[in-house]
Amino acid sequence: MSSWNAEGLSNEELMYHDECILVSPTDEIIGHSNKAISHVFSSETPRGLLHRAFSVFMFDKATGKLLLQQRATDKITFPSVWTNTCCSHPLHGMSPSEVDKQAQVEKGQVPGVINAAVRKLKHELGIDCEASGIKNEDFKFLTRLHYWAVDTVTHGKKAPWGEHEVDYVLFLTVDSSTLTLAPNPEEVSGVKWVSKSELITGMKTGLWSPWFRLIVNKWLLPTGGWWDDLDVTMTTDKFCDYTSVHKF
Ligand code: DMA
Ligand code: MN
Repeated sequence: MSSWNAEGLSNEELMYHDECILVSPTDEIIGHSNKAISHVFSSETPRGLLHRAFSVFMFDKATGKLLLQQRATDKITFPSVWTNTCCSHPLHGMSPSEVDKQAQVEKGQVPGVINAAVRKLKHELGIDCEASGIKNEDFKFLTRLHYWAVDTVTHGKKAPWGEHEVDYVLFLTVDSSTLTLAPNPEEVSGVKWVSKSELITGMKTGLWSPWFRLIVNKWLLPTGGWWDDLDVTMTTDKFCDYTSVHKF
């Protein structure tokens, strides 16, 4: 099967290729390990290995709509569920670097995570940030959350893996009328722009990723939250919390 990532690797191969950044519960870097080892929930590592991740939420500037993606059925972890625009892991050993030091993060500087977001927007959705006029400084880092979740959503029973992450939340606003989406079928089986009320209705049924549910229920959907006035969220520090790692 063809693959759209730079090195032409399948989803199985990526599980052994991608080196996740392992962290302590306070998000201090303690090492690195591949995606397979990091995500297996075994008797030795019942919650896998805590690692860094990121979640991009891309909104259309004119309408305020959020771009959702449905994960491909080929994804090994959490296939078929609907989730935010793009989720993945900043990786060890990449160029440009995807590793941010804690001291930088606490000042709101996450250039490494943003490099990873740029890489994965291209890989998953075919969005070439440079060609689309999206600059690294357009990404708004809001906060971090620490959560874990077994992959039961689609398997209907306990899968041998799950997520255990410190997830960096990034917002981005774009002009969707000039943006070309070319979803990679190995990664994404559907995309949809939704308003806040459409999302609330949509989430009453169907399969949704656990991290998306946590983020939207705590921060996006509440009245006066991150989605109600995107201008304030994007241009002020009102909702930025760089020093906490919110524990779920
Ligand atoms: C992992 O996403 C990140 C989160 C926030 C769950 P993923 O499994 O889609 O990563 P990848 O695209 O690298 O497989
Ligand atoms: Mn993960």
